[in-house]
Amino acid sequence: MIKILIVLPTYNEEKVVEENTLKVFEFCQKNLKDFDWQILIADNGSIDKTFKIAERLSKKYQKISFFHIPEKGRGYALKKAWSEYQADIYSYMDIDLSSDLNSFPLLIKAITENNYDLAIGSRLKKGAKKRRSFLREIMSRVYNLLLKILFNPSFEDAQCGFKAISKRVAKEILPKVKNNHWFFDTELLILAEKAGFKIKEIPIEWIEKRTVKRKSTVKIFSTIWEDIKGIIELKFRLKK
Ligand SMILES: Nc1nc2c(ncn2[C@@H]2O[C@H](COP(=O)(O)OP(=O)(O)O)[C@@H](O)[C@H]2O)c(=O)[nH]1
Ligand SMILES: [Mg+2]
Repeated sequence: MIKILIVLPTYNEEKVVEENTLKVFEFCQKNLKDFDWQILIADNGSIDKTFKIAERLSKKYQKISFFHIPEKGRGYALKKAWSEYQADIYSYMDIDLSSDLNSFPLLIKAITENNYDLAIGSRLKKGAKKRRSFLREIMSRVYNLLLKILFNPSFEDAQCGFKAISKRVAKEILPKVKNNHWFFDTELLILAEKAGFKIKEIPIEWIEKRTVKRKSTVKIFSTIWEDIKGIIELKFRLKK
């Protein structure tokens, strides 16, 4: 049976971690019957109760695991999860469940049946539906346009928090990815594509989940700065 690791990266998500992890759990029980799946809450940097809740869930459900480490960064959490746990397909989704869960089996199918090595959710490809703030939409479009000009990738949305990769990509490309934060996704995709791996981009439904209860964890200006540095560094690396 094909084993899928579903990583839920978290950073101070005590308000949603339980409810949303259980939503993913129930979804997998219903829709991933043909697979051996495991949910992993990958928590780093949190200073709230997120990992206590995750620990409790992991004790209650055999199919839910968790880790907690102090260093921050979603990329860091994904690297650790995708390199230290055994699986045939590695995936992740943002814990706010902005991406419609119903698209998850499509990511898996792209890899298991259609010979893709990476499958990514997309808010910019034709067919996507989304509810997003104007600022984030503009930022995302400018960012992906810049990538198009500099790297000419096949995909339109590098940064959607909804992705799956094959074991081969995890073994061959993951060790080469340097960024441990938000630029991690872009770096992974561009390095994988340059190495000849095929990427399936799937338009999804995305609803930005920002409520009084839960705010975005993204710090806009430091993230833009990190992205610019990441892009320049990657461009030089690929030239060599
Ligand atoms: N493991 C881990 N996850 C993080 C970190 N920072 C953010 N996240 C997670 O990354 C996902 C996306 O964050 P979110 O605030 O929804 O970003 P936005 O939708 O782009 O505003 C969520 O699941 C966050 O909990 C971090 O330092 N470590
Ligand atoms: Mg979000």
